[in-house]
Amino acid sequence: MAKLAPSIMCADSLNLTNELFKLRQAKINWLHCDVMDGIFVNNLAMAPYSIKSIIDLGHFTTDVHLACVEPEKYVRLFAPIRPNFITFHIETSSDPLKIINQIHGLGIKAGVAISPETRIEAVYPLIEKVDLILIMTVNPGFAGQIFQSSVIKKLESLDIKMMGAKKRPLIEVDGNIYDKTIEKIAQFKIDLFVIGTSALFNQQEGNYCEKIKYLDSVIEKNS
Ligand code: S6P
Ligand code: MG
Repeated sequence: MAKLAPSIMCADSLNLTNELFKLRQAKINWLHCDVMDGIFVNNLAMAPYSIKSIIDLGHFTTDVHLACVEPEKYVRLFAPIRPNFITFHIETSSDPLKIINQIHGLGIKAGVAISPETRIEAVYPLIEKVDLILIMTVNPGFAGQIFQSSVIKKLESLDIKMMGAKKRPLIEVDGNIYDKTIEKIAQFKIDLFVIGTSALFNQQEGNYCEKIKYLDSVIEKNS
């Protein structure tokens, strides 16, 4: 069964302890941690200190999503806090295999992210090399954007391509994921749905347990 991975950048940072408690109560055990450098994207997000406090709790599998140029530098910066996965953008490196080897060499699982405008074929040579492929369904940089429907075709192509793969990575989708967008893509093999302001961290009715249970049922019904 696919998992929901809350994007912790979108949680109430003034109430983070309570937010994490409520997520655990809702049986969440995976968190997505966005890191932004102000260069690859026009925004800044999460430093190692804040992500470390979450990792040190020991309750969650963590994937760090680097929306940063010079990924090798950020891999060095984030590896010491021991996230389970570090994911970099394929658009930021001319030698993605080198970055994957760097992450693996540090004993961490490696992921590669792909922005909506990048052709899905770019990740094909990496399918058997990485542990996770992060398909962005919005442009990286900001929460609260609109799902880009062009990504549906990419998910379909990737699904077909992976059928013959000897080793398959986890597939994660990120950006404007909520019931209506899950319905469009849950038919594909997706292991992780990142949820942020659209589905969870908002003022809409329902507590986290109720919202998570509902999203799980939407995934189950459509997959
Ligand atoms: C975007 C980032 C995402 C967002 C997430 C927010 O740059 O990579 O992880 O935090 O998409 O969720 P939503 O529902 O507001 O798009
Ligand atoms: Mg992200």
